Amino acid sequence: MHDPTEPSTPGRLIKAPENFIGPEGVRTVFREAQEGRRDFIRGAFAAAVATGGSAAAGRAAAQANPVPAAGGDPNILNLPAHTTGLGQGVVTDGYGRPSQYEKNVQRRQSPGLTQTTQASVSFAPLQSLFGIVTPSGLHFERHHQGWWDIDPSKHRLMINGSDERMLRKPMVFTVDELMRLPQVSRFHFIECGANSGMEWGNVAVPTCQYSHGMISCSEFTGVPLKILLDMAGADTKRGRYVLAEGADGSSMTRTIPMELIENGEVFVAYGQNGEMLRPENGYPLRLVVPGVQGVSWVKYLRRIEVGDKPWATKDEAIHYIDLMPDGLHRQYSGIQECKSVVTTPSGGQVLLDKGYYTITGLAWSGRGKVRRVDVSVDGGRNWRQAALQGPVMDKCLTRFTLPWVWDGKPALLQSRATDDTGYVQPTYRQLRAVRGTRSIYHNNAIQTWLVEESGEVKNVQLS
Ligand SMILES: Nc1nc2c(c(=O)[nH]1)N[C@H]1C(S)=C(S)[C@@H](COP(=O)(O)O)O[C@H]1N2
Ligand SMILES: [Mo]
Repeated sequence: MHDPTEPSTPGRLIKAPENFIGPEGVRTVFREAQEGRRDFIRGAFAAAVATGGSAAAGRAAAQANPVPAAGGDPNILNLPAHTTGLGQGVVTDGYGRPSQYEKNVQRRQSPGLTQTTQASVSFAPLQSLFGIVTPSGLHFERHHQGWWDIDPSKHRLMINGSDERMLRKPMVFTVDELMRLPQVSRFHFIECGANSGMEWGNVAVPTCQYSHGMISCSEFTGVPLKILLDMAGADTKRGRYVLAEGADGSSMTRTIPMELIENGEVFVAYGQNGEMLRPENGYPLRLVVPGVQGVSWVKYLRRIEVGDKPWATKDEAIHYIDLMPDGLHRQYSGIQECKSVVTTPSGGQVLLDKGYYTITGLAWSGRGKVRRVDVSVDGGRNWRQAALQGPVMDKCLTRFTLPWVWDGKPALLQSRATDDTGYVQPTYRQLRAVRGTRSIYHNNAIQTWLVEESGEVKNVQLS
């Protein structure tokens, strides 16, 4: 079967459907302001400046956009019903949801992917998010055989060995039993190896939701796998690998090297952002493998086997491998290298007017922490160092910001991340020199957004 993670037309330029960008690709503030209230952003940043932010940024903003006098706006002069009347009682269905005005902030399916009878990838709306945490209801999804809402009282996790030398005492855990064991909570990103895959072929999907939205970041909670292996008497000197297997029909199985597990980093999660995992993200159990591509984060986790060599399963021998220019495939390239993307302004958004903006985006590295992010507004000729919002955590999204005064001329926005190993995110030219042009997975090249004189922002690649 065709893998829907693959672009439908690698190497060919496709055009998004005419009505595709629509208001949903555009952040609310930009859209509102576009519809006649051109001073909306000014008002918004004036408030931001008043409540703090860096002094330099505030000064730049004030110079670029003098605060308009507060005359004549009925929205400040007239008292609305919500100020004079009685509001609603508590939310009665017990579980809250976002404002009705935010209903365009949704997961979406990419126009660049093959449409199959059953959708199997949805992308997170990175352009609409703040900070580093992805709300669980907006976490991207990738299902190889559909998702299930599994009854946790019937779900089991088995720990066994390839033979009795690898592990002394095979065990079967219930979810309740796992939740009694020592627990950790950690923030990590999960990125599908195919994220930005279409850009290899210069498909240039219109928004950062589609170019980079197969990444999300959550606080996950669970029990370190090392604890379970010790309880089952695994011989981690002999057994240098584990196989993780999911309980859905895709037979999702991945080899994980023991060195990632021994240091306590890999854990069996049941929690996500303070509550149980969502069904589409693997409820009731999923493996968290920090820094490693999404496919190894096996959902509906039901079995861990300890062995002494990689299993070469279908999802590591023929999928998630990298076609190199010499025609050979590179396997087991699971760690997500350092990468970043500007999320505002980004493709599909429209800048209202010349003046002050906060350029912001996300950076991450599967090898550790983000050390710095540089931003260019002229296609990489000149760079300025962005500020990193804390906390900066290991194998976690890091938010960066940079103040920018747009002069109304075309601009080419880029971000370039460096991680704490010293690795610098490559340009497309540098990446293609090593990886060729026919790959699908593991594209961590620098993304470019073209801001046109009209204020419209487009996805482009510089050669
Ligand atoms: N059991 C199972 N685990 C799975 C998958 C799957 O289809 N079945 N998809 C994998 C892939 S390719 C990715 S990118 C991530 C996606 O996780 P998410 O749907 O929570 O975003 O889960 C991985 N784990
Ligand atoms: Mo994936």
